Amino acid sequence: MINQQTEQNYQGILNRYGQLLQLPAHSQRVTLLEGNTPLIPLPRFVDELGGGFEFLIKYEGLNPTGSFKDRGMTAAISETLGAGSKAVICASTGNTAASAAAYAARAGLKAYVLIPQGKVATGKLAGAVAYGARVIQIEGSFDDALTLVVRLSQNHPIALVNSINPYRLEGQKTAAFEICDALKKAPDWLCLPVGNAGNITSYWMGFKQYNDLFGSGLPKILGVQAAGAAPLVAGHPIDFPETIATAIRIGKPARGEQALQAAEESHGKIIAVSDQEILSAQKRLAQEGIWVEPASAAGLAGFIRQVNAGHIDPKGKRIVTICTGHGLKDPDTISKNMPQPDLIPSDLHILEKTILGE
Ligand code: AN7
Repeated sequence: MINQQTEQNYQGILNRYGQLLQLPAHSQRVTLLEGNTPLIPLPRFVDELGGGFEFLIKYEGLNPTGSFKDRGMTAAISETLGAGSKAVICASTGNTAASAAAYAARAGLKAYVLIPQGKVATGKLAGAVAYGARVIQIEGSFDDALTLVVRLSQNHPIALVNSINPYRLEGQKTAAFEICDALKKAPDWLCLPVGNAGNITSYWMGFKQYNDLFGSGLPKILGVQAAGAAPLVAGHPIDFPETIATAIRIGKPARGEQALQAAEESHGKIIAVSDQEILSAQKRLAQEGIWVEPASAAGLAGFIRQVNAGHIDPKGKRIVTICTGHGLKDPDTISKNMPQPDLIPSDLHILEKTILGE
């Protein structure tokens, strides 16, 4: 297995794992030192469920643009820069847009991003704008936007960097490698949200590759969709997906077949959880100091649902749950329901009364 590098010489996922990734020789490395994210235990959560198992959050929100997308983007942008592209395009529910914008800026490429009107969280849109992308809203869903960018990239020299692009998956495999390296083997369960289904596909590819090379074992995979946007659970596309977890508000996942295959081959499952379960898992994570955007809490929500239903017995097991994006990406879900903070005069006596009571 690959040894953990020290923080001082860490140079990103392509430097650490490049020899295990199918990237063309013409690739020219573009990195923001993505990856190397922590596995954070949730000890109080484990106690609440009766103890006797290990539960770790892989906090992908700590990547340079605040989501796991940076792993795939360093690979895709490196390839397309080396191939001579001058511009890239993607459809996005927000995180791909921000990541594509950042890595394109880093590479000196123009980025175009298509987003569904009014359905992208503030932190993501602001990121895409800050990194200098040309942002276009469409009167339609993510799925409509994806159809458009696929067609456009076929007719013009603008490289597609959605996860249809195989190099995105290559980069995203590295999260599975990191987990195996940190734990010395694969966990028993891997829980994660599923939207366009690139990430679940990448994890399964990564775990299989590491197992073939190093005998690290294979996890069961629990993929979790939002109930209003759960085509892989329903067994058919959803024309008008709806969920508070806008990142995974996707009705026709591009990698849907591969996601179903990953769940089946791993003896895992793809399930759906309600928005209420997602918000409650988001709160539970925050109670242990980890603030994630709603979609990122879906993995935990799914795990809780499976344990409560008696479908997963965690005893003696090691579970890793992927938190895909940072809470700062979507401050509105919190602030909309937030009570106004108390406002008091700048006075010690009143402060004491406010905090300690009468
Ligand atoms: C936080 O940015 O599809 O199943 O356009 O932002 O690989 O799609 C985002 C997806 C999970 C689902 N968590 O991953 C986009 C986009 C977060 C996300 C997913 C996304 P995939």
